Amino acid sequence: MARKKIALIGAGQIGGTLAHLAALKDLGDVVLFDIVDGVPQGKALDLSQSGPVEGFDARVTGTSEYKDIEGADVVIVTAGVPRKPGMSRDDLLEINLKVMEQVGAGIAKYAPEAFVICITNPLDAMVWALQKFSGLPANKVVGMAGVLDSARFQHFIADELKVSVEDVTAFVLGGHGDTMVPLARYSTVAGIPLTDIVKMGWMSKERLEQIIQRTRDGGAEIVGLLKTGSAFYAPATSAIAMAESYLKDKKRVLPAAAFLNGEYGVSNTYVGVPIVIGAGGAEKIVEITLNSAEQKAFDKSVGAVEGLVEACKKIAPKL
Ligand code: TXD
Repeated sequence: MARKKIALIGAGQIGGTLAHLAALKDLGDVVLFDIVDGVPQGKALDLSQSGPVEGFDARVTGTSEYKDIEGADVVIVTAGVPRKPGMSRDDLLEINLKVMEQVGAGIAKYAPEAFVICITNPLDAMVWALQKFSGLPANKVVGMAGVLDSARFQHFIADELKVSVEDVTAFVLGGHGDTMVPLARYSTVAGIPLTDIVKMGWMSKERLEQIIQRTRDGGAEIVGLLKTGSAFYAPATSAIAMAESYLKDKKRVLPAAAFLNGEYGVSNTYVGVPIVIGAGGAEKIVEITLNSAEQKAFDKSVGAVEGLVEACKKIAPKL
């Protein structure tokens, strides 16, 4: 059986880490694409030279031509610009929207059968635009944020309670931004909901709320420390988990930005919800019941995403 092909659009911090992880996990051959000539080729050569040490045979190549992504099984998109001092969120939206238009055209032409995972920010609006620009079916285009946000929540809980991360599950809904909704009721330690952990006196309600806030601010905390650029190890590993579930038809239930068409009372919008990822792409949207406080927080988050989508439509009327 021929090896799978994984195309990475954007060979920056996350793109390079994605390539490394995909090769280490033997997911398939990797094509790194970037508009900056030399960077994808240089990273690909460096990674290829790690192959003999690690014992992977995956071919890692770098390119600036879309034709090289032809026939990719998975495409992961990190292309775009991060925010620089003095730039507004709208500036970022406008620039990255143009990038999504180019990337969408490249995918439509050369990898229309691929499962596409978008990572570029502002995530929920960019994955929405990428699906529209590429014209791929909505179940084959998803956004990565929920796995990362949940992993941050899991890490903080495990660290606080001094238990293994393996026994902590976490659940984060909504858009990838300040309005994301970490759900304590559906997050557990060995199956015990965090709300019960508080009742048992293992953690105070105040401490749990601090951890929830730290999860919401998880990206900003790292940007503040790094000063140049944003998180890349955990974002990359999160997207790889999604790609692996698709390639191996694992049918994992993972939170991801998915196209909602009536689910959760939301239409024509991408927002973070639990989905089943298997060989059919986003095979199922899992609709959980929310209590009134959770529903209110979710609605607020959807409202923030819809605001960004409206801004996209103003900039690119054909959307
Ligand atoms: O949870 C999440 N979704 C995120 C999202 C978590 C962390 C970071 N998140 C966002 O991912 C971040 O705000 C950025 O929008 C992306 C990529 O982050 P990364 O840290 O990898 O950014 P880099 O290092 O700046 O890499 C972006 C690359 C860079 O090499 C550019 O030359 C390239 O994108 N680029 C392009 N490639 C192809 N085509 C076009 N048009 C293009 N424009 C820039």
